[in-house]
Amino acid sequence: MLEKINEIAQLFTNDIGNARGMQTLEEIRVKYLGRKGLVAELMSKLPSLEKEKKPAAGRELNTLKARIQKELEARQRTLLSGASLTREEIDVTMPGIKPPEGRLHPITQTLNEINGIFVSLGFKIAEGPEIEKEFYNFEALNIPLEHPSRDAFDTFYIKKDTLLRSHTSTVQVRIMEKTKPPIQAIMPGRVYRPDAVDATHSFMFHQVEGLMVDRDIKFSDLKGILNIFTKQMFGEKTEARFRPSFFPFTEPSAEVDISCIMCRGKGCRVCSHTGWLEILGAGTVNPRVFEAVGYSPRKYKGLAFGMGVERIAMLKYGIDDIRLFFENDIRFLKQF
Ligand code: 2NL
Repeated sequence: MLEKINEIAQLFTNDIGNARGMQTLEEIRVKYLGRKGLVAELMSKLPSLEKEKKPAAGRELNTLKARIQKELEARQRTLLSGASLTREEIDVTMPGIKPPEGRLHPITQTLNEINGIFVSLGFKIAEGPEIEKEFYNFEALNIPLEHPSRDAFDTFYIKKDTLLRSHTSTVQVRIMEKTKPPIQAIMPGRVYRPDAVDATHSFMFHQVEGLMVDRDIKFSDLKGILNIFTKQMFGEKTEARFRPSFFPFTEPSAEVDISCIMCRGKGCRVCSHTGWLEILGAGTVNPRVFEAVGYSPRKYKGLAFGMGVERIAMLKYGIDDIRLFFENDIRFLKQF
């Protein structure tokens, strides 16, 4: 019996030493002093002890009970006096909570990938303002005053002669204005157009335009560069084709298609059964653009191209609605 009492005394010393809150303290009280507690259990065994052992055991048990009561009260007082401290206590030995891992937005990832391919081909990256003057967005690019894109409904005007750029060609004009050829640069960035938002249109999207200017370059250099780009971006098996087109700032102009990455050119719903997907526009810089920036059109030749980053990302990842990129739905974003 005396051994048992010692054991319980030892157990209690441990428990009270570890008690950090009022709730634990109450649990300890019930464990030792409760109606079915450890002390009561021993008390109930007293009558069955040999007669001469009863007094000593009874005394020891009462001493233990009193000690437990006293120490519980003392501990309660210290806990209450330092209550707020106790609640804010941090157990540095607890395993940490891992925060969710962040990642780059799929458009940023696509943009980085596009930039990386062109940088590996020797292009520099250039950036410029999103708020622009009409000269850089239109005039210098041979887009005349009567052109529909200059209408107030097709461009975000901030005030007369101040607007949100509708393409990043503005940066190319700025570079040509202040540097002499040769130039080999790409211009990634945001552009703005007041289109009604639907599955394929957004009032803000991202563009990468490219420009090469030198004395002795030709259309086949452009084809070579864009062939490498399309293969690196969409896979070695991807074919590119150039179709005649028109842009005011290039002459001649072309639109570039890639063989459909879904059906490999056989024809499917994604490519409207043509086998081809349009991914960018390109051409030889119109001599009028060179005149606007003070380059001699007789001395220099320019090659330029432009693509929409959202469109590239949609094709690459098989996304059918551009709005998904801008809704910030974590269930969509965490898939990339
Ligand atoms: C498209 C077509 C294009 C250009 C952009 C350009 C810039 C200067 C001079 C000549 Cl400064 N051209 N850029 C040329 C052809 C096409 O973009 O569909 N973009 C999404």
